[in-house]
Amino acid sequence: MRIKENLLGTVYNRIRGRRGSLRIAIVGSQASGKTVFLTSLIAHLQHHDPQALNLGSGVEILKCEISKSSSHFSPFPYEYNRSTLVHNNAWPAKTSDVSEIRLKLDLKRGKRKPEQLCLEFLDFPGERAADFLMFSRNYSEWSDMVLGSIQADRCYSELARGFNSTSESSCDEQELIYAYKMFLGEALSQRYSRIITPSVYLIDCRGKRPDGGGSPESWSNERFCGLSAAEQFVPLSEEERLQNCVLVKKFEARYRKYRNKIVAPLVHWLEDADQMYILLDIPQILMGGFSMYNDEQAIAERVLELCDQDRGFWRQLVQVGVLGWLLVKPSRIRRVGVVATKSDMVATNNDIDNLESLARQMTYKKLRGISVDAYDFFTCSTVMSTELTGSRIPRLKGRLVYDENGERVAEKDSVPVEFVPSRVPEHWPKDGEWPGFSFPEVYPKISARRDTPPPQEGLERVVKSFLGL
Ligand SMILES: Nc1nc2c(ncn2[C@@H]2O[C@H](COP(=O)(O)OP(=O)(O)OP(=O)(O)O)[C@@H](O)[C@H]2O)c(=O)[nH]1
Ligand SMILES: [Mg+2]
Repeated sequence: MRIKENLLGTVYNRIRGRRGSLRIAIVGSQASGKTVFLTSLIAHLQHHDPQALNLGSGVEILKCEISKSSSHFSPFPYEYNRSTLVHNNAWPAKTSDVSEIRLKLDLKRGKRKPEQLCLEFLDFPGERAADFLMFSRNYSEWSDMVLGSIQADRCYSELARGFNSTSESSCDEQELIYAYKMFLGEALSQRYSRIITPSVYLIDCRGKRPDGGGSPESWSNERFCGLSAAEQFVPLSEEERLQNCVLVKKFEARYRKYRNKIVAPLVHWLEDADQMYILLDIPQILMGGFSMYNDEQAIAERVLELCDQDRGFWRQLVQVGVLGWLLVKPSRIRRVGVVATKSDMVATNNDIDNLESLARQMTYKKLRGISVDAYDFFTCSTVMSTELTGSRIPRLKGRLVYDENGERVAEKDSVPVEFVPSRVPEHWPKDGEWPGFSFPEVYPKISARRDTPPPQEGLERVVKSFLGL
């Protein structure tokens, strides 16, 4: 049913045509900066000041209105996010639901008559990115990929010991589900949440997250790895699948239902985009170490797989026939950008260049292999929240979220202090121990004037890229 709805939507979009309309997918894992990026971008488009967002000589956004979206996703809470930044001087809350926004722009380029443009964006909880591998893969393929990622990582193999030994010795459904959830809980407690799929374990269909004070045991009792308590599934190896045919059939059916409900609507929207920008929080990955690097790299690759249209296409062809094929075929993601976000967390221009270079090293192999017209790399800070001080030792000044003991400081009590962030290496660490990095989190710095967009750095290059300026 869902596939039919999506197909009808796709066909309708194609018939309607998207002349003057651009769908831009902003993707990234949790806390990569998607919501802040969109909020700052919309504020800049709504109150365009060429001094604050220079789109080139003679280019100006004369008008930008939020228009009603036709999709079944809820509207992106722009006003709420913006007022959280402006009035509370705090970052927007973590995203718990998929939302969409449509903007109507009057764009003036030099002396030409202003042109009308419609832009569509989507925001989603970054945790869902770990499920992208389900799209266009069946239960067995998903199982092999999840188990492969666990085996390939020293830290995850250690955390998954209990699950591995349970699946070798037992074919009891409840025991297997409990053991897999214990692994997910261990990964969560060590802050390795990017490996967690099905992602409803982390953020359920109602947007609820695991209790922060809980433990892997308590989460295993409360959280589900499936749509409900009765619809959970776990990955099984090929050998285990051969031995547990009855269980595999159950897991397959639950997996398909999960994929259709949680993954397909989001991925269909993204696949149908004209351009895609992948946000990478490089400072966070540097602080996270090998496992976080592996997960982020795998997520970026899966996102880029969405640009290879043909995957879902053949299945669609069977469903819609040749006429449908003619209607469904034309669109594809033509331009991809990889954006290293939060560049205000590093102190020198050389560090900013290295952010871009690390984003490039993570993704260029996959990018070279996909069929897009153009790809590019960017760095940006969409809400500049630090300032540079000190000359001999580059230092930043900002309002820290955590004090030197790691205790959270309330926003109202945080005063600007100077600190020295780590330098960004030219290459990702490869051998031996992953070095320690420190890029302290800061509160946002933003004017209380509603018509003043947040100070930004590097956003104009991204905007120029998607507007083709
Ligand atoms: N210094 C700085 N921090 C930023 C910037 N953008 C985002 N952040 C930080 O990153 C955090 C996450 O940003 P979000 O935009 O909420 O990330 P997201 O990708 O929407 O995350 P999910 O909703 O979990 O998927 C924020 O709460 C800030 O702490 C920036 O431009 N500069
Ligand atoms: Mg968000």
